[in-house]
Amino acid sequence: MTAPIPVPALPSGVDPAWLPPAAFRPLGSRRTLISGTGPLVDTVHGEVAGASDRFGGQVLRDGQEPGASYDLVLELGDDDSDELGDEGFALVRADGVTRVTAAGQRGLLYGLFHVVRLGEAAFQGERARELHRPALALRMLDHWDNVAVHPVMGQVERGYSGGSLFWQDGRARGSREELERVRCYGRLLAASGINAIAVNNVNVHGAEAHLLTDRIGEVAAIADALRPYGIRTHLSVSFAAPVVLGGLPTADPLDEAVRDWWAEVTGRVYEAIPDFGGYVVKADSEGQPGPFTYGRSHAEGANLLAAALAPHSGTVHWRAFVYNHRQDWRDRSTDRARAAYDHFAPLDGAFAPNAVLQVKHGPMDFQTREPVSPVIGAMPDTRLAVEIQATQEYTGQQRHVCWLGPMWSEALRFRPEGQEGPSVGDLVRGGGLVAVSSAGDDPYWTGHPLAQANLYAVGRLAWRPDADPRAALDEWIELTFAPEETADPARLRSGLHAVLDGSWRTYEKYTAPLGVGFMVQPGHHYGPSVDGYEYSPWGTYHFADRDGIGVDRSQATGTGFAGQYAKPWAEVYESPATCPDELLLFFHHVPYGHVLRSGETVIQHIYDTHFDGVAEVEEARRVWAGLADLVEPARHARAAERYEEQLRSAREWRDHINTYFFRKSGVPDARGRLIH
Ligand code: GCW
Repeated sequence: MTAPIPVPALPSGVDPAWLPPAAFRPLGSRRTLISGTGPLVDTVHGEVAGASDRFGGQVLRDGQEPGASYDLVLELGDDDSDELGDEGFALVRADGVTRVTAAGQRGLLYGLFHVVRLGEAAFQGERARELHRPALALRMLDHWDNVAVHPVMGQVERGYSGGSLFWQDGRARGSREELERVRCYGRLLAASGINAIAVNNVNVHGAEAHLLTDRIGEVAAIADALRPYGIRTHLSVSFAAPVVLGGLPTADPLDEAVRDWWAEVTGRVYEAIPDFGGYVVKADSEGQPGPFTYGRSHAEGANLLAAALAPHSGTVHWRAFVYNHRQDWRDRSTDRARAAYDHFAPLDGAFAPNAVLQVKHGPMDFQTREPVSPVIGAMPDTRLAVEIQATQEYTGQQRHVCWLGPMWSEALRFRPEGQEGPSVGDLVRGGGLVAVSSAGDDPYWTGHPLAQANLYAVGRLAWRPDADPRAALDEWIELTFAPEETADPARLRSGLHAVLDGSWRTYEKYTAPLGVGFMVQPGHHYGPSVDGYEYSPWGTYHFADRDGIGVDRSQATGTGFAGQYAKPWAEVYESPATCPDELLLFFHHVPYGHVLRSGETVIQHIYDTHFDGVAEVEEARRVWAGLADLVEPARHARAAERYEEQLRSAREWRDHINTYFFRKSGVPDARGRLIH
């Protein structure tokens, strides 16, 4: 039987984000033929039927009216399956017909959303056959959502968008409206190219551990809601589950009983969720249990779960975020940046084929500016995924505008072996791109309406890691704001670009300088506190004194971290003379008078960027205010309100940082501006 699956209804008051009804007008006012069968084809049918009902078009399913003429054909055909893969599609337009051909159902779904993105352009002129295929097979969002409200971290760890879409006060959200919203979320994500979600926090607390066993039904309900949009569900599990849930005396990965336990439990997971994606594991990290307890390696740990998942074609995502979070700040020989490489690079080649090592893009922890993690270039015989953070823990917590597309793109395009070698995007083909999600039950999904751009870009950059992030931003602007339907499309487009394009660099200017990182308030990580983590056990220091600042990570005189890179980077980062300015203090401890490659001294750079950063926020706030007549009023007001907070906070950052370094160094601002 083939029947359309109706488009989920957006609960009232919830923002349609990048899928407003109007985006479906070009498609919905045409005649469409859908050919093929399967549940996702029914989803595609539902999408076109919904659009056609609204805009007066027509949709027919194959065989209903042979010989009629169509404007759009969406077809499943297996002729080109090698070329198209499961998720790719071909697009061609000839003789007045736009044709999307896919070999797999997901491909057809992505083809449909591509037509939506193209808008009227999909139905004009001729178009030579284009092949669209994702570069990365796994494009995933990790939710750091707790089931029960955590006493410190709340419902969503590092969440700035209200509550969880999946969980509330200890239970799964299960009302019709709540599940409808989960479907809407899946739909938005599919339209951006996402195909997997991990539904719970990698810090697996007591209640959450049970999702694996007696509460798997709750996960299955989420999986059911996401499946029509081609999204597979993954679960974060505790390495200690055999002890905590199974009552075994050990979780040792080499213990037979432990292996049997995982095999059996995993079998039951697949009974509940036949297309379950697999496990995500944070082990031996920030208090989570792991194989070190039993004297086993992380490959042995990961392979335990990989073995349990293999018969079902599941994957274990094993996180490389392993470091000593109880280090002594007095001990200058320990360098947190080294930790992932030191732990994992020696294990290259030891992981099972269905184990993916998930590596944060930088060696520290999602700071505003970090070099690319050296792990990514050092494990050619391991399936790697790169992890980025859409939730803006260290980039303004969705109270500040910080468009992260350029930052992620720089990381994905970085070439660990130099210009001749593969990019990060190439190196993670086996594992994919994973982003910590920024979405919650907030009416705008992401708290700040402009933070939706980041969520959208995750899927688009995972689809094509070498894409220009500006193209993703343009798509998001066109879909979300429909400039053509406003009184002044050009002013709206240029205004949005003005406030978003450079916002990451603006944020960088008024926060921690030159790649040194942190300087945030401990715990919640919002707002400045220069020494907040300086004498803490977390390994995140800047070492500022009266003479200079920065972390010496050179091989010659420092922690040796620079030597974890291959050439040319090991050499580039080794010397302050060749190290890029923006990373200088990540790699070197220099005097305040050190002259940057820009020609400015470090101390003057700190003053200048902090004054400039605030001026740029003032300007962005002014530009945004000037768009009031072109943006939906509630959305405009929400962002306008957040600009007030961003400006207050940027000024606070400026004054903390400038005053701190003036007091430390005694060097006055060459331009005589007010430093308190
Ligand atoms: O950045 C740190 C966060 C933690 C997080 C951890 C991780 C989920 O502050 O909240 O824990 O990273 O990535 O595991």
